[in-house]
Amino acid sequence: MPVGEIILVSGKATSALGSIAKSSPSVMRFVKRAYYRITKGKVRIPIFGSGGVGKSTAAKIIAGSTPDNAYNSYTESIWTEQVPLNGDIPGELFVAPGQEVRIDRHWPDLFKTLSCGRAIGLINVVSYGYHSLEINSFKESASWRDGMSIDDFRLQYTADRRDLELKLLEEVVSGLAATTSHVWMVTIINKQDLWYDIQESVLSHYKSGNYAEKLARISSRLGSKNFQHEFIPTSLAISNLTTGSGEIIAKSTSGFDVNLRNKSLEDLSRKLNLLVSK
Ligand SMILES: Nc1nc2c(ncn2[C@@H]2O[C@H](COP(=O)(O)OP(=O)(O)O)[C@@H](O)[C@H]2O)c(=O)[nH]1
Ligand SMILES: [Mg+2]
Repeated sequence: MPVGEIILVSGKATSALGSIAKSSPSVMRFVKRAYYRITKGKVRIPIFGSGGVGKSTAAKIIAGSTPDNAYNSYTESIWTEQVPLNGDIPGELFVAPGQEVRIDRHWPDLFKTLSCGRAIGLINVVSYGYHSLEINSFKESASWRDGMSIDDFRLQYTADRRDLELKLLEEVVSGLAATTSHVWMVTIINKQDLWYDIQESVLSHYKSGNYAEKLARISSRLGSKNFQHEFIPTSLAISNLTTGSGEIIAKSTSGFDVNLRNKSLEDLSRKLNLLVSK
């Protein structure tokens, strides 16, 4: 199975398809998709998060691209991107644009797909504030103050961006207000390659701080049986965080390699498969 691809056939489907198990793989895949569609319908999953955290990359990898094909130099999305799933499950991922000015226009429709049961779950992507920048120099950033070194800037910028992650999670909490039935949520804590050396602080930032408190509000409203949440630390790519002119804001952790990245993608794939198969 390609790394990250959502391929899933329930036990029931597997036995029902047993008689054609000797068919060619492409026929099997077509039949599995058709079977899944008839029994469960299309899978729809919206993906939220700030600009530059890795939403578009996540969608490509979950839909079946290899990490190398999914790699891109960051450009801001203006519209909701629709990415079809290429595995055994028919469906689509909807990547919400992450810039704050686009939220009011594009996010409500995606929340509606959850409240009316068309979407089965949602993904929120965060990256401990290591959001890609679309500026030429860090001095153009709103987080920049006179006299800052690049290290001072990194600390300020990532702190500001973690605040933005919380603000956008609050949008998700409000956006789910009309959802009354079962929904699952995954938080992809992305860019592990940039924070691998401080992973304990990173995980506790999400699992026991304001982020967790906001998740608890969704859970207490829907009831823990109706709201399942998973944190999945991942590295969808391995690269330094740089500005357009090549200033290095944060370096990939030395020792973080392709094996660790693949391990995180396998974990993502396994956990998403479990959630989608419920
Ligand atoms: N270092 C690092 N870079 C990543 C990771 N995932 C994505 N990126 C890069 O971050 C930039 C923004 O990713 P993108 O998917 O376009 O973000 P989006 O704005 O949330 O859709 C791209 O240049 C990606 O290649 C990761 O795990 N680690
Ligand atoms: Mg994008």
